[in-house]
Amino acid sequence: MFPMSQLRRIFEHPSTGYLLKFQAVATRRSLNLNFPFKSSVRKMHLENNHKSDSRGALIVLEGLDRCGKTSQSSRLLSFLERLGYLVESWRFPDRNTGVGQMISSYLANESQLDDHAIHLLFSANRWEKRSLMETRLRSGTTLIVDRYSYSGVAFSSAKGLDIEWCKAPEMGLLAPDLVLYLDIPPEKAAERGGYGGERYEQLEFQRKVAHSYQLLHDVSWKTVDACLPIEDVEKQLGEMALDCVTTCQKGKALSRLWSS
Ligand code: NYM
Ligand code: MG
Repeated sequence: MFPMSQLRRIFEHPSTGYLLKFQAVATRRSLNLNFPFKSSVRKMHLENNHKSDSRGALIVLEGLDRCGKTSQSSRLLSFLERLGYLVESWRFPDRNTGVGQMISSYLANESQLDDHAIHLLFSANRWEKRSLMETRLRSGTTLIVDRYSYSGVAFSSAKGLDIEWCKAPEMGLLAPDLVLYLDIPPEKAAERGGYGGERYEQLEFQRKVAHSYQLLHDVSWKTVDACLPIEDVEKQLGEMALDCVTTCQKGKALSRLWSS
């Protein structure tokens, strides 16, 4: 077989022009390095890259209270599961953690907290789940998340807190691949079987939240008319989500929220 040191000398020699090409072909033949082999190596490399970026999608549903997020989340979960995807349903606040229980008692008006403090708790509740979310996504599971950082910013800034201040603790969390905003006039939402009696569930406040949400739209947002019949909303969300899941499956890097 052709010694590697001699091979390298030939390839690196400055006078190697036509000779180099000749030698390259001859060497490839003697080493049995023909083109199909070379191209299959390249293909394998691409496929490996491709595989490492392949992941589940982070899909967030947002909207006012009573916009239908929770029922649409479960319909979306079933739709993607029926197509054979790995999917999990998540929600924020996650009331099962210690932080989540403090949030839950605040929402139930059982405890009082400074507006800034509760904002940070909502954010901490997402941070305590961040690494698990990433693990799930990288393992190929799509997450359908009922509320995320946009709720955090929309609800707190509706109270009068500075919007940039509200965004700051969310910076660096995983950025959703798709935000499905279920758009409903606050008056229509209020008509829907009444609010549950938690803090924030008042028409006047929800109007302010709706306004705050409008300031948060970015390229990942898709707005759906939540006043349409439930099946129509379901169909639209399904199509949008499927498109996103397919893109992430093909390979898409994870990115961070609101990082410049
Ligand atoms: N909420 C939710 C916030 O104020 N900040 C947040 O970060 C999140 C995730 O909690 N009215 C508010 C919005 C809702 C309330 O959520 C409880 P849900 O989805 O109604 O259980
Ligand atoms: Mg609610």
